Amino acid sequence: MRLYGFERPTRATRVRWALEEAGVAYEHVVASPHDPELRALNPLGKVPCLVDGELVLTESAACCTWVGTRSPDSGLVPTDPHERARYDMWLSFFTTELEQPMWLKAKQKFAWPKEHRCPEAIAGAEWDFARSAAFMEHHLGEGPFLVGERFTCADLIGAHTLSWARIAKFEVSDRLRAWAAPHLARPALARALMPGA
Ligand SMILES: N[C@@H](CCC(=O)N[C@@H](CS)C(=O)NCC(=O)O)C(=O)O
Repeated sequence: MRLYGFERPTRATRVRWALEEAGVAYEHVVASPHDPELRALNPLGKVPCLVDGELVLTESAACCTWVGTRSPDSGLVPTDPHERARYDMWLSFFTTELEQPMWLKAKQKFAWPKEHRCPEAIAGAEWDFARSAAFMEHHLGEGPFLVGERFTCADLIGAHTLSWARIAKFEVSDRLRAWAAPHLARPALARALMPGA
């Protein structure tokens, strides 16, 4: 497989982490948003972009799920239908609820061209993040895993999102930090953060 990412950590880190967890061989291509090779695959110039033979995937949650589906022994994607439903719920929650206020703040601070920014939106984003974080905290169980009895891409994306939240200076409760800490200490993430391919 071939994974396009940027030099800096991005949502492509999620996919690289999943590839490392699954023990799949991959090539890591360091691109930039205007890279013609990346744009030919994803005209938005965004990462991650994952190529597996004829299959070209964008969207970090879909890419992680593909990696786990292709390596069923990894356990990264549950096969039990009830567990799979809860896994899908968490992935949608992380990408459409928890992460969006963070992304909104980033767009208002630096990601969007100045003429499209509306800095007043940042206070609303912080309020919205707090609501979603409270939802997550409410639904945490006793154990370390969101779904079933083993580490899945739901834990991976949840922990990655919370570490991004701390970097973006959102308020993350002690309970959520304690939940994320063992996942963020996994050796596969350390390997995924190493520079180069
Ligand atoms: N929903 C997408 C978001 C992808 C995305 O926005 N990636 C950022 C990096 S984290 C990017 O490529 N930004 C470059 C740009 O917007 O030009 C996903 O989860 O993969």
